[in-house]
Amino acid sequence: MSIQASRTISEQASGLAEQVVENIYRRQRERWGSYGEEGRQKSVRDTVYHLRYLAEALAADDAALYTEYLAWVKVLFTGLNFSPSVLPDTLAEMHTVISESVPEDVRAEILEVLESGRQEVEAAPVLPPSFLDGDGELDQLAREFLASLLDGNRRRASEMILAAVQGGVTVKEIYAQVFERTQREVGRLWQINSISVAQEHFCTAATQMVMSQLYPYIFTGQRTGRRMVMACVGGELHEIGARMVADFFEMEGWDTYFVGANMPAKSVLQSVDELQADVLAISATMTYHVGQVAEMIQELRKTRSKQQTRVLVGGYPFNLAPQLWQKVGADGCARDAATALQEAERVMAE
Ligand code: B12
Repeated sequence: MSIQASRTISEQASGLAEQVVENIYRRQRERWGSYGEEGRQKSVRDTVYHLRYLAEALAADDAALYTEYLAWVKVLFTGLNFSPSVLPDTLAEMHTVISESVPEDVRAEILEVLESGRQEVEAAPVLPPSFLDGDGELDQLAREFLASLLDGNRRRASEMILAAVQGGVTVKEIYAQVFERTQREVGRLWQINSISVAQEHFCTAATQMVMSQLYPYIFTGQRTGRRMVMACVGGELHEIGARMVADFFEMEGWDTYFVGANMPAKSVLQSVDELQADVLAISATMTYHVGQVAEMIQELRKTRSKQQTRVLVGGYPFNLAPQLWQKVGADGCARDAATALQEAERVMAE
């Protein structure tokens, strides 16, 4: 049922979005007309995104994938100085258009998710809290690391991390309590329009550079003989989280084959075969890439059994919707790199 509803929304997304925006422009000509043709096209594009997330939530049978996305849009639009009524008006019009145009057998289900989205938008904050507010020792380091990067000073950023590691802070602590949090904070600052795309790219590239400096500490210790392949699905460009997970496994003696962002399924599965990998770990950050995770697992299962290769999945949408990993056919899932190791132990013992 949810799959049918999801498919209906996906297939009709561009037509529905055009209709939604046409109605809004007609009803509120004075307010919206000033944005011109460019504004109209951007509104259609944004509405297609709202519908894509709605479709993913329906397919996963978990409204959180849609409601969390809308809470995120609210913050983004506030940062861009949009009128606070833009999103609620668009959602109200989506409700009207969907009520009129989708077949009756899937309508109630779709409208229920739409309604929870509307309520979430009302309640959601316009300014999400900082990820770096804590008062632990590593919170201070995280704040200083990010301040150096936002200053454009990657030399200082690198020096403070290397000094911390030489002083006894573990690489795992640096990853989980410094890099992961500073990267989330960078995302928040971009989202509220406080830093530019260039600053976000600089912080990300510099963080990857410092991660590379830590490999003498990562490639140590006893090998276990276990092998894992870590990949992000096609189109997925967020690869730092996946790299962190792979490095945690490497530090525990696994042989890891990290192939990173935007990977064609065929090539990932070829690597799994060639390496006879015990675990295939798949990462997705953008919710609209979850379908590809399911497809990759389906393809893998045509040639390799669970006893040969276990599948772990993770990333933002899996953290939002706790049952999603089972729906895509994975054997396990974890919310971060540390728990990914425990989860691998669990699935290997099954
Ligand atoms: C850096 C970054 C980028 C870079 C990525 C470069 C790179 N080489 O990785 C670039 C510039 C490419 C990018 C692009 C985009 N991004 Co971006 N990006 C980020 C940012 C700031 C940091 C990502 C990161 O490094 N996180 C830190 C890691 C450590 O965390 P993580 O990925 O969650 O990983 C942990 C867990 O999830 C888990 N995990 C992850 N994978 C796996 C796999 C397995 C098997 C397991 C078990 C566990 C696991 O373990 C990891 C380690 O603990 C985030 C902010 C954020 N909150 O993360 C936004 C963010 C993810 N991006 C966002 C957006 C919107 C985009 C774009 C759509 C922007 C645009 N308009 O183009 C595009 C989409 C690109 C695409 N098609 O993939 C939004 C997503 C919002 C949403 N609701 O979906 C975020 C949240 C920013 C924000 N606050 O608005 N982005």
